[in-house]
Amino acid sequence: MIALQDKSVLVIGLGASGMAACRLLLKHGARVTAVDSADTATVQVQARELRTQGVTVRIGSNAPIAGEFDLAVISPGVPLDLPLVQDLRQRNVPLIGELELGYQHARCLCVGITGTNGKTTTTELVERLLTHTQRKTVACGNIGLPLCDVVEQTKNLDVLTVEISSFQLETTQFFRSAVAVLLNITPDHLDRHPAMVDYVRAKGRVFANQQPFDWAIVQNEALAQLRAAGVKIPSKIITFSANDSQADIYRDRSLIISRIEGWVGPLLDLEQCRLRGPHNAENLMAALAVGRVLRIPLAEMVDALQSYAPAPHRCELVAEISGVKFINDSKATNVDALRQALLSISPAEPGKPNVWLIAGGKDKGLDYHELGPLLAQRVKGAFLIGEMRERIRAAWGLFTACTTVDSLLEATKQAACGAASGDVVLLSPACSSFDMFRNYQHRGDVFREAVGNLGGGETKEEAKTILKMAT
Ligand code: UMA
Repeated sequence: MIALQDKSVLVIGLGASGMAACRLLLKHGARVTAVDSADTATVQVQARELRTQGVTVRIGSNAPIAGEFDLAVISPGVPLDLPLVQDLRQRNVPLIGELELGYQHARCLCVGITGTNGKTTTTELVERLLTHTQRKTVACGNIGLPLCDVVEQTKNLDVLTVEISSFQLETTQFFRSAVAVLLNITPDHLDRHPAMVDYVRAKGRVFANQQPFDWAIVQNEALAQLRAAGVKIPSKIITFSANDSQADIYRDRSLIISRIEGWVGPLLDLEQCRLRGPHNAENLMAALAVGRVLRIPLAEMVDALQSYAPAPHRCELVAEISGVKFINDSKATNVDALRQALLSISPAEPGKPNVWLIAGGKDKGLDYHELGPLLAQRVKGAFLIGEMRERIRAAWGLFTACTTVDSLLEATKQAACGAASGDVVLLSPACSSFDMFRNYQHRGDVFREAVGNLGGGETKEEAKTILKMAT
């Protein structure tokens, strides 16, 4: 751990993580300099607040910065190949992420949860398991609450439940999860990681620093990917899978079953849970395994998991208008998340597509072609928005009717116009939101509002009339 008193520390990025890092550094007596490439109204407010606390702030530039620094703390969203970062490395300034900084000052063990999809749901499931059984925890990290902001509370906690992104894992040093969960690895963030293998290795860092007595809870398929990438796991392993019955915890129709010694048999009936789909089965499996290694009785876990309702923006039913369901899955920011959403929606008639899909957004270097056959089976038409709309149309045009539109509002109106009773209008963008929205929550809220404007509760014909008047 780096002692901070009187040390000169550079903080890069002034979003939630950077601001939390500044607060922690100031509390520990560091001399703080902070930089941000943006010069927006929000960043200006953050800069003003920091300056009143004695922080030297530079905004509106990503250029290298002069000065002697003992440490640099980088926000997860700031790419590591910036000249600013390269310059610090050349000057041998130690560079860590905000998560690492928080970890070094935390006073309790961590359950670390990563994976391409399902991280937030699983983090919430684990938090729920723990609090339901009178253990003290806080869910933090990529879920939205920076670890640096909960450090003060950690001396009173049993365990921290930390959602961790690949970006955060790239800049850990001593971070250790006593229980580490890896849910799945499918292509994502390939605009930042040079190749898929780099992304796999970044995810594998969740097991770094683990000891032989720690636990790794890992999807069977992800374990194979780690092994192919040469990543070794030093701790005790429990595998799970919704599609591979060789795993320690697996699925047989609606049952989650364990073959772990001393814990053999059915654990949970998915029919009794509010979460749906094979991906959620795996999230539940991971949470059960965490509970198992933390010695929570199964009956208490079942009680907590059955009553968990999916959080907003994850296959959330927003409205049903004249038999048409409107589903907000704005959290789906990659191709696999969209695939899972499509698989979890039942066709109104066997073999017939019933989904009007709204997709598109900011480029993340992903390949959209592979989804074609599933689209042909499930999607009646796609309305494409954002920076990626033309490229997605080129990839999907052969498999479903694609229309490019200028806004989410327009996409929602057009999708609603085409929909008949039994159909589903699904926002599941398979892209990040930052080209048009503040974040995925903002995008989901705009969709909700657009659906609200359709005239919920009216008949289909009335809704169509409203739409025609609005366009
Ligand atoms: N910035 C620079 N230089 C750059 C790029 C950005 O200075 O080259 C500045 C921006 O102008 C901005 C700040 O950095 O002011 C933003 O930093 P950030 O992107 O790290 O965002 P934070 O607000 O600190 O939020 C981060 C996570 N964001 C990302 O990883 C992109 C949040 O995850 C996380 O909740 C939060 O820390 C608290 O831990 C969000 C996310 O989208 C939900 N995560 C990705 C995902 O889930 O797919 C990884």
